[in-house]
Amino acid sequence: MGRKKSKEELYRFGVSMEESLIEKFDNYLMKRGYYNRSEAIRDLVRDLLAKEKVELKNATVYGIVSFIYEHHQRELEEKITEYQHENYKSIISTTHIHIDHENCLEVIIMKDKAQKIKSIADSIFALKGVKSGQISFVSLV
Ligand code: NI
Repeated sequence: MGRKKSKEELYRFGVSMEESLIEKFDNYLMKRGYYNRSEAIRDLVRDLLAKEKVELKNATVYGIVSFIYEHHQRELEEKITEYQHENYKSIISTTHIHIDHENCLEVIIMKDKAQKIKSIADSIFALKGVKSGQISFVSLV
């Protein structure tokens, strides 16, 4: 019978991943200066939990929502603008960048409850032609 480990001691667990994903992950680690995967996974989990904490709190936070979308997708720009007008009270600023002939990047800065920001962002991310979306929260809480 092993002695009971304290909560700060390190536990090992196995993670299964596709080789292609591991290669990408290792490249990411090299660029970021990580010495090993465990250290990187610990940081990712900490970030994830911190983000979750901000999302669960009922405080007002700043949210930076960014996404790339296809410029030629029918009615997409109209829909994105419509969502923003519907939620004008939560939106502080919008920046639009024409990446090239086909792609646009839009960055929306919002101030509201994290859940509200997330639901506005998710509605936009779900639109056809929106390729990748990210939210980051900034908060003093
Ligand atoms: Ni554009």
